[in-house]
Amino acid sequence: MSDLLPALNGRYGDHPDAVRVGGDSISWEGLRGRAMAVGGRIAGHHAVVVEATPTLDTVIAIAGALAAGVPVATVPGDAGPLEREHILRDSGATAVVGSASFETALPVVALDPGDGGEVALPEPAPDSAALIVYTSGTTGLPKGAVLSRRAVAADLDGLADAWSWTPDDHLVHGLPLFHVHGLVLGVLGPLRVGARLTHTVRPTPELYAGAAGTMYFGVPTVWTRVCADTDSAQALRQARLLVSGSAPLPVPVFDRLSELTGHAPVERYGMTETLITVSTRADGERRPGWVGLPIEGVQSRLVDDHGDPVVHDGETVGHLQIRGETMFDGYVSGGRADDFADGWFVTGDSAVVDSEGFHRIVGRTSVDVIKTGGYKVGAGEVEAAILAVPGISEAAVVGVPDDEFGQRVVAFVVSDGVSAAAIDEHVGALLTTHKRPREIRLVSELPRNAMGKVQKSKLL
Ligand code: MCA
Ligand code: AMP
Repeated sequence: MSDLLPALNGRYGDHPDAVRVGGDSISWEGLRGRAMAVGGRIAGHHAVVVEATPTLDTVIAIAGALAAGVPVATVPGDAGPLEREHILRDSGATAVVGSASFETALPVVALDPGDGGEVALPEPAPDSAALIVYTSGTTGLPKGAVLSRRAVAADLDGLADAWSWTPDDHLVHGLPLFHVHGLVLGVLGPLRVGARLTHTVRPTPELYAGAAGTMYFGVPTVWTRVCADTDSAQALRQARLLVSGSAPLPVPVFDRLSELTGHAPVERYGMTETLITVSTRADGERRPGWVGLPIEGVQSRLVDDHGDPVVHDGETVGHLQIRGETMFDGYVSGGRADDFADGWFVTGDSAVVDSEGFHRIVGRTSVDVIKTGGYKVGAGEVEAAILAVPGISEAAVVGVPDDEFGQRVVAFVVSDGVSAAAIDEHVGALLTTHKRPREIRLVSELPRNAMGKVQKSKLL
């Protein structure tokens, strides 16, 4: 484990509360002891699942799987049954580590606060799978992206370089621990760099202000909320670096945040499959609306519909493709080839690049991928849940522009007498919270083209 997370090997000294989640904290040595002990109990499993609630136990369970070299898939604490059962099955997990709020036929390997001491485990191979992180596609259930130890290490090293991230830093955030942003950057990052971590459980402006960190991570919705709370925003003046990612940071939020905190935020872009690949730098230009340059070990290219290069003039839009050391190994269920063109990963994002190589993300190619509060939601997954409600004949789900969430999930439904409230209740019982439509609009029919295909652009 020390190759991937050197802080756990004593390389950077120690702190009594090197890792804090809410009211609980642990030293790096303590975390190492707990992780090695649980790792010893799960060694040899094919894969494990952790219910990634925002707790110190989640950090211990994931560190344990990494110590054992067993791939770990994360399930949201508020996962709907469809998503949870899918992840349990699809990941090939043979055990759950830590406590589980759900019924499962798999063995549950409990954490033990009495664990510690020295359990020796061999260092897993750098190319072995570390994490299986689920991300939504346009249709169907989420896909489990397999991320190797090598990809995680390369990404964190590239980001440490871009952000001048050092052991003197103290990272603060309150992002979910089941996605790349909160988990890979937000937990494994500090353990690789040797920086302290405070996880605030929820990413509220007050909790950020009270944590006195040097670095803060947030999705744009978090920064929008910080800007609406002047006192909390001003408390962030003592920080070194504010970082935004997972969705576009609106320029007015960038400007207001700069004004209130004295820090122009660093913006970075990435995907679950590629990890974080493009970023502005702590020691470079931070331009509102732009996400900067590829990090070390990553290359990008911009192509047109025919795969031909698009000019880097800062205006011409092309399809963004990525390659490099941070790339995932494929989806756990198989399949990867379709996502690549001549070895380049097809991101599905449209971008422009200027003559200095600075990138601006201008949108997504598919209307069926919605980004709400930084979460990716596939329209098809929500539509399937709505269509499972008896009495519903048609459903179309879209992302409607929203000042706080970037996009908000809205469902247009043709219903045979079922009320919007009844649909919401059914769907709420099936789906993970952030995938639930915030609005259900009953309509008599959906706009369709001559081929009978729903014209979602007419619903926006
Ligand atoms: C939410 N609620 C709802 C609905 N939606 N209730 C009924 N119907 C709905 N449709 C409930 C919530 O459960 C919550 O209840 C309450 O309403 C408030 O929810 P909300 O307004 O959504 O606010 P929030 O819970 O504070 O969430 C905002 C958030 C959250 C904190 C910004 O969206 C978030 O954590 N986003 C981060 C996502 C992320 O990390 N993405 C990274 C993916 P209650 O109060 O009872 O709980 S990785 C990625 O994108 C790549 C790799 C990258 O570049 O990073
Ligand atoms: P996910 O699948 O959850 O990893 O989400 C990846 C997607 O988030 C990317 O394909 C982009 O559409 C979006 N994204 C991430 N960071 C940014 C950013 N800084 N600006 C714009 N979009 C972003």
